Amino acid sequence: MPGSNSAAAEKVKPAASPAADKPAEIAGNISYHAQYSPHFSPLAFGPEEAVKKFGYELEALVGQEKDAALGNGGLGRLASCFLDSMATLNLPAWGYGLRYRYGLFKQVITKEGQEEMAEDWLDKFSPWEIPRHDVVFPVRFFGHVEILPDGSRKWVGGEVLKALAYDVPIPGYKTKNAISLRLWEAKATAEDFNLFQFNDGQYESSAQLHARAEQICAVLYPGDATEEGKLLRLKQQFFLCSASLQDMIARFKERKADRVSGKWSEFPSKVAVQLNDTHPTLAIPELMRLLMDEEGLGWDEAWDITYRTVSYTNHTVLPEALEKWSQIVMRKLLPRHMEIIEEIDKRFREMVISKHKEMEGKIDSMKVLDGSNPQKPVVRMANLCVVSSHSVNGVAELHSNILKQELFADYVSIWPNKFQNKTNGITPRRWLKFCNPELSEIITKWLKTDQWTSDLDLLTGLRKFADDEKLHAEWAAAKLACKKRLAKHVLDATGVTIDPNSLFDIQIKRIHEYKRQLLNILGAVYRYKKLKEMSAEEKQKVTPRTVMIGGKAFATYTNAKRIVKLVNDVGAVVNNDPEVNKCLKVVFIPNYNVSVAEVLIPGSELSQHISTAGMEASGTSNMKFSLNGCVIIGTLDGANVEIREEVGEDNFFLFGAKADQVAGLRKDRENGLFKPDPRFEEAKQLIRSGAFGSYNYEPLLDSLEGNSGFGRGDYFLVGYDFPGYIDAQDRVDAAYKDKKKWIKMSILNTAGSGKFSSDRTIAQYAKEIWDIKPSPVA
Ligand code: NBG
Repeated sequence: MPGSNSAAAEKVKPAASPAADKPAEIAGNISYHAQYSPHFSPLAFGPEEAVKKFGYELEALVGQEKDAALGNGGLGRLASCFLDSMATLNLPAWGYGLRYRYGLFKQVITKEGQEEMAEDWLDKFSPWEIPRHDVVFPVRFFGHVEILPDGSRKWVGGEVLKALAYDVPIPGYKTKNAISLRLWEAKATAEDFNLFQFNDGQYESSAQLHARAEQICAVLYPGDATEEGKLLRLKQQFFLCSASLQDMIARFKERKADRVSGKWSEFPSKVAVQLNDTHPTLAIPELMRLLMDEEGLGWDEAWDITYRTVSYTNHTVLPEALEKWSQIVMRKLLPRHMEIIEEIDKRFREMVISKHKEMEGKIDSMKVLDGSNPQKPVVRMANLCVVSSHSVNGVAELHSNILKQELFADYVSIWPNKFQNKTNGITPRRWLKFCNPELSEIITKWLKTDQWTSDLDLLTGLRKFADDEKLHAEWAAAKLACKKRLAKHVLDATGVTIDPNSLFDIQIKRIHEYKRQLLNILGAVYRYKKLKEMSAEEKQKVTPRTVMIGGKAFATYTNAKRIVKLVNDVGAVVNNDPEVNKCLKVVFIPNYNVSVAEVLIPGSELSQHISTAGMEASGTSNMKFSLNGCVIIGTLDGANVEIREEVGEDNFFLFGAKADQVAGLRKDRENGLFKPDPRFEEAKQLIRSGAFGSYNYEPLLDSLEGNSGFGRGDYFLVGYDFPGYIDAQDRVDAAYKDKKKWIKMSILNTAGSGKFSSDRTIAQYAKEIWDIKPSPVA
């Protein structure tokens, strides 16, 4: 799903979507075609039988479908769960994104580590998208601002591309409602094609704008190390915002007839725009521009409308992820928007001085424009969002509190009611019913209803059977079936055979130092070392374990790529070492994506969510694992905190520093007060000894040391948390030996997952931010 997207909820009845009456499940589409076959009546066959008549297996056909390569990690996956819930809750809503031709990348693992290949997900075509040649908007770049005789301003010149809509229908579950994910593709027109130049043999210059249009939607997150890369990302962001807002305004105008008056002041009561992180921040100045320059409204009216329409979700507190754009680049690409941003900033500063004198000293850090480095003045996108939105929310309780108490604390004294929490959620349809049919069947049987698929709190009904031996037997059999499916995937994808009777321990997420895959692999290295030291008899008593790690490292993130290499190197040694490989295997799962997650999560027994406390905004795979009866080992971070509350502390393996200790621990470290645990030293030493190959891991290991040449001083506190982590893993091993206890923990994880349905999250957004109500299709 889109890495940079926004959702717009419309407070009106949705237009009859062309797909509104399509069946809800993937297979439904196939039976739709069957209706047109002269050979049989669609009523007589289910989809499996129907496709069999054509000589196909339904499962094989479904397996042919490629994942939409529209996202990167949790941000996009959350957006896709939200679309499913919005459709299911009959909300009149749209998702907006870009139709990336090659997505992020396909991850291939070679001897060198990770390599990136173009992900050709549109190779054949996507059967789910509907090109809308009737939905096209112009989007301008560069140019200049003209002042018209009446004093109004107009952005002219530059280059103008077309945004063409592709609609992906999102059918709700057990409802006739379907909503759209509208993806934009950039196009140049025939007028931009220079036929004269072309006939003169100047093929490249004849179609320059066409080539630039193609660049916009080529990939998600193009490298931004160069100036060209930065400009391209900014173009992508503006392209998405401009096309989407023009679309919303066009619909608002079209529907005037249904409305009381169609006055602009009613816009915020008809349209709500939720910015999914800062990537679509340009929606703010663009809405202002459209209202003022295209629709003739004055600043105050346009500002009032924009403020009441837009709300912002923050998804990270990592400083490097809080976007800042060069004012120089912004002024060149979007001269009118830069003017508007300057005016927003000026008015904000004036407001603080006139109404909140006590905050005057804080203005420098709160203002939108930062010119403290005159060579590199920047626009702070998160500040622009906070200043211009009527609501700002974090994505888990802990994260929202950090926003209020730290990142946005100064704004809270100005707008005490602007800040909210909306704990993330996941759709139970995809992340239990569809991906884990074995467990779903058991749940439905024991709850005597399948209503849990749309009312996930019903899962608490499993608690009373948590000790029931019959349920235990069924639960264990379902898990084993999922583990076997997982083992087959691992064999197919990596050639490594894993034992379904070992403890399946999984960490799958983007590779990042704060997520601490390094802690995990160091733990595995330590485990390997201990196994090597054990007698054959001692090894008999060990809980056999398969450690699986998967995830993509951003192409230019060197340390993340070193981590991928290390996991692969450790696996190559451990898995081929006959002295230990009955007790331990380490596998790197290549090209982690949604389809892989659908196989891995149901088969997992332990999953690792071990970020440095305070750094993971929420996490959503933690919810998916827990829902599928997997026990978490984790820190008190993001949504882990709430998951632990819901499933019970006995059913969660907790370790590590708390968020409010982290700053102090880093200080201690700087002051030389940190004493590493010998086990941590042993693990690092084994890697340094070359036991896992001759690759130079020094820069990676050095990042864990004190004031090293790399100056990192173990910022992510791997060393501090290592002993607690190893102890927690020992508790896991002991608990797993007691099968009854483990299965009870597993059941109680599923039973406690009701809160994490994205239906709950979306119902809260609808009521507490968007002020919209369900409007079911009759
Ligand atoms: C991510 C966070 C996750 C969170 C998802 C969805 C970004 C910028 N943020 O912790 O890292 O679960 O957003 O909210 O991708």
